[in-house]
Amino acid sequence: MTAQKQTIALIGAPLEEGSGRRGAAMGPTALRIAGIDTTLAELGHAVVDEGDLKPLPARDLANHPRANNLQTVAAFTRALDAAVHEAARAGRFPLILGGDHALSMGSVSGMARHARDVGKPLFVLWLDAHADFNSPETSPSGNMHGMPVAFFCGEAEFAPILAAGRPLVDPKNVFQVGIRSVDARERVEIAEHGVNVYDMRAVDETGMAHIMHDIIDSVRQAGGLLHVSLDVDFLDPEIAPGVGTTVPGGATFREAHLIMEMLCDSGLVASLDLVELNPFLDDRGKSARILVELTASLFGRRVLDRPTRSA
Ligand code: EXY
Ligand code: MN
Ligand code: MN
Ligand code: MN
Repeated sequence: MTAQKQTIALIGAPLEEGSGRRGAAMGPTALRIAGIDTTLAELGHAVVDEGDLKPLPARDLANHPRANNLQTVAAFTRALDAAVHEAARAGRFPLILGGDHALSMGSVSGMARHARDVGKPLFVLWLDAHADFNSPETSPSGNMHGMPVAFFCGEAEFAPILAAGRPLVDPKNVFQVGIRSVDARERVEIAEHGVNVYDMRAVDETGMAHIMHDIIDSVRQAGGLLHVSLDVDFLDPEIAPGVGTTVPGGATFREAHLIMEMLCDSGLVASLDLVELNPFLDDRGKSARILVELTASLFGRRVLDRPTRSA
């Protein structure tokens, strides 16, 4: 991705109903104010801001006692599935400005359809403190931002949200990094489904570079497309406080940038979610700015040119 200039589609998804609190709907605006468009343009990419999605609630679905705000989350899922699929089909890089993490039900679905169209397997890199593998059945909160991985890994209860033929991701193609808060039932589910989990202990023991080499090798060997989903709470709260679900002991500034730099060198990333930014909880735009800086690293910003590919 370093040399290759792209056309990047910014797709705003001001969803906050998947989380337990207000504020994430301001995420797309904060990312724009922090300069996501000009930063990417300065790196030589073409940027097309598609504005914010504003879908009406999906009234064909019944409210669900254990899936809060299901109609709104489903509406965003459907709208993002369509917008992301269309952007990718047209050769643009879908960059989703969230919005809470429930939106990844839609972005991953759109990319799974695109991957199927082009005959490649889709891989997902999930950068998060949480496994997000609850379902309405298992969730302790009913908040759907804790459910997207279970959705796209095929848990059957979600089937009515997207029409027949819901595109799914093979759980063995899902890599989670930075995990440090997992519910009891999630622990069982991620193991049963065979999700690849590098928790914070693995990061501490193995080092981020080694982990990323392994992930990038897996995607490359399979000839896959990689979707990256970056939850603000992946980062340590000291550097990114603007999120409603902070967990101590997160990724450092350099660990996060190293991931993005190695992904950039790999040339394998096809789409990106920036999620869970809650500007109402942020410290003078600090978290919005770090997301923009990390995105810049993914799209080619680097300290020095490197003579060889490092990934
Ligand atoms: N596991 C908890 C739940 O399901 O309620 C917390 C989920 C937080 C999800 C954040 C977005 O990553
Ligand atoms: Mn998450
Ligand atoms: Mn999280
Ligand atoms: Mn299951």
